[in-house]
Amino acid sequence: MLYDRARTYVEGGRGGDGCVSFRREAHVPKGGPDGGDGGHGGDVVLACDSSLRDLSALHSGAHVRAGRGGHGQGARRHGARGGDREVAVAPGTVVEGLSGERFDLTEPGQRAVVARGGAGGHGNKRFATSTRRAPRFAERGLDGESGWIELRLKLLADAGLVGLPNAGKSSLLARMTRAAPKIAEYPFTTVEPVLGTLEYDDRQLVLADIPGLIEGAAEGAGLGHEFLAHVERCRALIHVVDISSEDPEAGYETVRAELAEHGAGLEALPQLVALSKRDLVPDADAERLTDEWRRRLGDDVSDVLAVSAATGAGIDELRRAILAAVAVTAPQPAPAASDDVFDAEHRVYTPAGEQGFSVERMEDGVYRVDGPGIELLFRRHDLANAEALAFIEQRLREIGVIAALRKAGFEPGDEVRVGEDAFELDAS
Ligand SMILES: Nc1nc2c(ncn2[C@@H]2O[C@H](COP(=O)(O)OP(=O)(O)OP(=O)(O)O)[C@@H](O)[C@H]2O)c(=O)[nH]1
Ligand SMILES: [Mg+2]
Repeated sequence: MLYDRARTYVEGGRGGDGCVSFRREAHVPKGGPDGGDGGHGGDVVLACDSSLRDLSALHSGAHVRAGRGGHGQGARRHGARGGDREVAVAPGTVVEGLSGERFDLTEPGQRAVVARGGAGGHGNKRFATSTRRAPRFAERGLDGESGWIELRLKLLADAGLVGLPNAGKSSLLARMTRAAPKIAEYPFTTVEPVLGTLEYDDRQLVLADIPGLIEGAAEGAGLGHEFLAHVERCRALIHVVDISSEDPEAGYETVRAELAEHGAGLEALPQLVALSKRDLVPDADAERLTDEWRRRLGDDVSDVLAVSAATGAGIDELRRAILAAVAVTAPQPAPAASDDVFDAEHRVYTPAGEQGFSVERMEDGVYRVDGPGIELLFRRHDLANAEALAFIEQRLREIGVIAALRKAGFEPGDEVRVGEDAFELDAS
């Protein structure tokens, strides 16, 4: 069974809390603040691992959590950074991140941070000023990012075999590679993609055999649609048409229509037509039909070849034609590229105005302050700690929030709401 989808809950580690501590020395009665910072929480990282074939390791709605940052300690000791949690995924894994960004892991060793750990809180040492020499508060660590991510595997094959059920796709794969797919005289024998490596003159490429397509496949009929995603990354398609079947042309058109219907540009890929089972028609017919198809399809296809998986006729030519079709196509545009770009460029940040805030009068004596920076300030501090509250008040004044509140009609003692918190503000 090929597991090509997974849904996983990822959670970055929580940042460690900052520490409240004062220096103790034998001959110094009242030492200064020396509480260290909390460590940053660890990240959840996906790592592309060539030893994996699919997403089975993640199958059962797994929860993946990175390590928490250590708390700060006295004597300016900072908490340790939380351990990252690495999740190995198969090459070809495509992930939709927590904020809708897309990661494409194709090269072994590529990494993508899917849930960042939270920042550690500052220790009380950081809050010491000339007027506040002994701060008795420190920041709390922040939660890491968390949520469900969707993973999808799109096989990394160079060329894909497509066609109606029973056309002889798997037989060709078995003939041209060492793969041993199931082959039988009934349709829908292949129920999941099978890969094989084609070798020729020191060159290698990966061929994918997918379940047969029928009319309506793109809308979910048969098995094909599910698996069309696996040929999206191919550089060429081999369209297998059973030449001994009743109406090969109609079958060909059905499959072309389904490829176009899938909507990922499959119909625009270079295409080779393999007229299969040529041993079932007289030689003269096979040659005549090949010429006819060539003329009819013209430049729409790279070539038309009559082949037989049973006798081996035309197989060598087909191998060479596949290598040529894949080689003439420029390599696919570099997928979301290597190593470092992931977290930096694919991230969607909250739009400008991080520092911005807005003040709103809810009702008599109740005001609401909104703004990511302000909310962060509250999340980082313990409102039950009078000193922390005083610090918040000071920050609100510096940022201009108190002035804005007053402008909106605020009077000392009124209620102020920020995020989930509500408190009485005495500032004047
Ligand atoms: N005589 C002859 N029979 C063939 C040839 N290729 C395939 N067959 C037969 O055709 C039937 C279908 O072959 P498969 O390779 O399973 O076809 P498929 O396209 O993979 O079929 P699905 O997986 O169902 O989509 C089997 O009975 C094969 O033995 C050939 O070149 N000559
Ligand atoms: Mg098959």
